[in-house]
Amino acid sequence: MRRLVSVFALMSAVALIGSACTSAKDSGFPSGTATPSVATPVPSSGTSVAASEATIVAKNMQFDLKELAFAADVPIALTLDNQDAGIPHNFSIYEGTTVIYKGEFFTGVGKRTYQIPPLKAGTYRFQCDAHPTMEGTVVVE
Ligand SMILES: [Cu+2]
Repeated sequence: MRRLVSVFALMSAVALIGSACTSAKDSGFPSGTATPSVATPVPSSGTSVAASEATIVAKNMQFDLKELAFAADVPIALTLDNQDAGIPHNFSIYEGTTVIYKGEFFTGVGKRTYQIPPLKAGTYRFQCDAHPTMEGTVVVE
């Protein structure tokens, strides 16, 4: 009986210490853990976040993206993944009717990465020059 009591007492003591540790942790950590999670924005999707590189897929005479977002004033690397066997596509950027960038044509299946010079903030249009219905919007911000 005496042994049982002391075991119980020991367990209570451990439980007390444990809860003391836990509450000390709870009161000490919130400011420390909350700050980094608030300070670091988590991008939810690749297409809506301005970036300096992107991949667009051409398949069945269509681009897989209707909108590309790029960061302003930095060089852009755009990879065109042409999955249309035997069909040439390219990627060009226009501001109104002015050609801002014209990518080389190449025949699928294949990939090419275009090095696009920095763009100023604004909204542009992209298209494949062989198939102007393959088009979309470039947002630079
Ligand atoms: Cu095309």
